[in-house]
Amino acid sequence: MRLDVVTIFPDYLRVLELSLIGKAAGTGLIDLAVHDLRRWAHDRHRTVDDTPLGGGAGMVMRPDVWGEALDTVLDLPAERAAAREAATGRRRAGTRQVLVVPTPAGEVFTQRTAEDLAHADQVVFACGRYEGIDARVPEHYRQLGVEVRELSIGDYVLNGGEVAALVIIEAVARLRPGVLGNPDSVVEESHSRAGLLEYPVHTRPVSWRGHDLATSWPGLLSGNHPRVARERRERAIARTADRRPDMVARLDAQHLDGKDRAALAHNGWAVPRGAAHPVPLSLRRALAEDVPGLVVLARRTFPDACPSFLTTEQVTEHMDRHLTAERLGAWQADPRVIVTLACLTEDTPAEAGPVRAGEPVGYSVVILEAEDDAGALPAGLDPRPAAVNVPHRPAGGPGLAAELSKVYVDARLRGSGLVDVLLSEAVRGACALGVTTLWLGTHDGNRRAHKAYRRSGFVKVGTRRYDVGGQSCRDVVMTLSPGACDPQQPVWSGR
Ligand code: 6GU
Repeated sequence: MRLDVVTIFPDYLRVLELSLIGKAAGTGLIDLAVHDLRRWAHDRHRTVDDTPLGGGAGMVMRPDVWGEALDTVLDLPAERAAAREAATGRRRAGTRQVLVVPTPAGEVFTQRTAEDLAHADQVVFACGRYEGIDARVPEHYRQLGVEVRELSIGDYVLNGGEVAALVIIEAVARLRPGVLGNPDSVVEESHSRAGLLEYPVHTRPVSWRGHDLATSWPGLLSGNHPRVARERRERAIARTADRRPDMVARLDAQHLDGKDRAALAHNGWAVPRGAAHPVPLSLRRALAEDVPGLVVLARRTFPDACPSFLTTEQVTEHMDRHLTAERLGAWQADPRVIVTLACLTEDTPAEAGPVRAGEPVGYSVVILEAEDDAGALPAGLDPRPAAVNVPHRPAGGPGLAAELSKVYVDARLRGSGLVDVLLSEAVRGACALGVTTLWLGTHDGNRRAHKAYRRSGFVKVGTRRYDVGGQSCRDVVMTLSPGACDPQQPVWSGR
């Protein structure tokens, strides 16, 4: 690969001699030449710039000087001959020449651009200073059939193109075979095609200044390679969600498995079935104005969780009694009840119809077993099954039980990990209110629900009978002691 840099500060490029790139130049992997633009100036002062036509601040680099320089470096025949050649399509076959003009007004240089430029045979950098190069220069070479790329290295302004050229050269050269010692280094890094930032890396000592990886990331030291790979990917997802939401929004849903989706959900992104990309997710306490939407969601999701032996009439009778605006409104208004709702923050096309921004797509209800001033328990709290123990508070004193009464997710969001996030949030909320045991009853045959509860740390402690529209059903009873949770540490923070 041949690299040419044309600049009025050739010394600026000397740093290339020090790096890996310099070594590559030394061994002939890369053929690098730096040219002083003033060589092509004509006057005694070797002038390369003039004042801007139309007025304004600063100086503009002259097209005539640049033209002669670039004709030479691109090895183009005299201007007219070149124009004729371009018109007849007779350009040197088999070699790809690219003219790169670094400018803050260019398209943004990315890893994709670097990968593309790494396939060129020759890249010529035209480094401007001052207010830039006369705009006819890139235009002219484009007309001659030269591939011209005006590239910016980011949204900030530098004094000239030299540093940008250094950046681009380093990014491109390291992709050429033989330049890097270990070719694997280019595979896993940030901005590779996976679309995620690289996971955080660590080395010995395992414990350093109180930062102990054995506690903060035990899986990393497990020696279990599939586990390490999985956890690294989860950390890459968490880091990308935190730092580069724009990259998360561009992830291709088809390349995200169930665990990726769960990790995304825990970091504030949902992937509805059939959606092309993740969408920002919002999780919050329900407000009074959310109640009508919650009733709709509650009545749509309840039948999905019912055993098939129940009739439509029995299910409807149950919903008419328990899933009403009065009941949900009373829960929303009761400080002993935590009603959490999840919604997407953007309109999203999905397999089973679009999800509207702000429409509730999941909810949970936790009811504390606490009496009000009149000695009454909250509405809709089921009798606590005998199998549920209420441990004392860790600091001593009586414990507090709460029923995890509801956790439901819209069918369009199944498989997105939203259930797990709602569960974590319910546990965290219960914990923050001093709950020492969280219990739930769920139909005996609902395997999907049992699995989700087990994933979140619930264990089966017994069974209960539960009436749905006059039909007695057998429920599994499960409990979780939120003792280990840290109420200061949000499981998930909404955006
Ligand atoms: Cl390529 N040149 C200059 N002068 N400033 C920049 C830039 C390039 N990219 C970002 N800022």
